Amino acid sequence: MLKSKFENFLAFIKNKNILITTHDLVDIDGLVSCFTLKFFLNQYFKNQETSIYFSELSKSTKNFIKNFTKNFPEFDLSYEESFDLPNNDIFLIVDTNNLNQIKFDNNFDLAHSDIPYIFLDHHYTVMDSENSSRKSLDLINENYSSTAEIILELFEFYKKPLTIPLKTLIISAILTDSGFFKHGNNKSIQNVSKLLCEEIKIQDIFLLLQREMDISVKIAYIKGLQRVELIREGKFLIGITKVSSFGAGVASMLTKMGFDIGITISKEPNQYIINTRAKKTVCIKTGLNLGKILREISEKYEGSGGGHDGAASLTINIEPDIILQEIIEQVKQYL
Ligand SMILES: [Mn+2]
Repeated sequence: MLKSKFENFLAFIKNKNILITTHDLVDIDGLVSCFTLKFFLNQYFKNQETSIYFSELSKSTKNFIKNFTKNFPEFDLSYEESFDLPNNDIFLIVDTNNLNQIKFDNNFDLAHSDIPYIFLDHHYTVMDSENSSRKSLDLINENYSSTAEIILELFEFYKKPLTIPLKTLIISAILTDSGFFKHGNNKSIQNVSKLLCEEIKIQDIFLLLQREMDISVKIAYIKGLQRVELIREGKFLIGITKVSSFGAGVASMLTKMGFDIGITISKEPNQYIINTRAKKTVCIKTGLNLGKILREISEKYEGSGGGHDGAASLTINIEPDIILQEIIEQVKQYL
């Protein structure tokens, strides 16, 4: 990230009451990015009000907090579950660049409010001219395997020290978001290597992140496999299945079972969620970018979607059949 981007960002938020938040069902990268950013800002601006708001944490995040707190009982992981609007001058949104992925308190509509917001994120985003002055402050770069690494860079640029618990948090975020380096790059490995030290053993971090699979997840995976439909396109195999929950995990499981691309459809009370996963080798070989495909389709059908080249999702409130066909057609064009 360019240093001038950091400077503009910090100049803009100076002397403001800051609320930091992230997407709903907060994952480990979202959690870590919020707390490390808060810690950085408290060091950088003394005496400036910063709070964190979360809607709901994912199960694996709750499990991580439980394990982390055992090791670091002194570390303050408290956050707000509601917010008091007049007290907030600016929202800093980490680990997403889509307002639809945030569940605000009391149905608050940030997009149509006067409160400015800035994204710090590593997901694919469409570059358009709309609101370009607001977007110029965003710190978004899809070449990072986690948002936590963007925050790490802030600490490095401004030479702010990282404590052992903060380093532990950042390593955990990099490991989970890069799928233990499977979707990572040289930089993510270098960052972890830099953060490890005498007091932090990599095996201890693996233990922090360990979690027994819930029986409901196991059932979803098995049902997903039982219902899978196979489409062959040349030497590529696409698997499509329906599950009521854990669609992202099931799609990813399909790619481990032998499919090059896994697609799941999940029906929710008022909407459908389509989750897609592709093998990294397929994305590299063919140029396939699921995030781009789903983002474009979501715009056409007024849904919300996006993600990375090998992992993306789409939420819509119309029957998903036509949309599914469109996704398959677009995917096939790369194969
Ligand atoms: Mn992330």
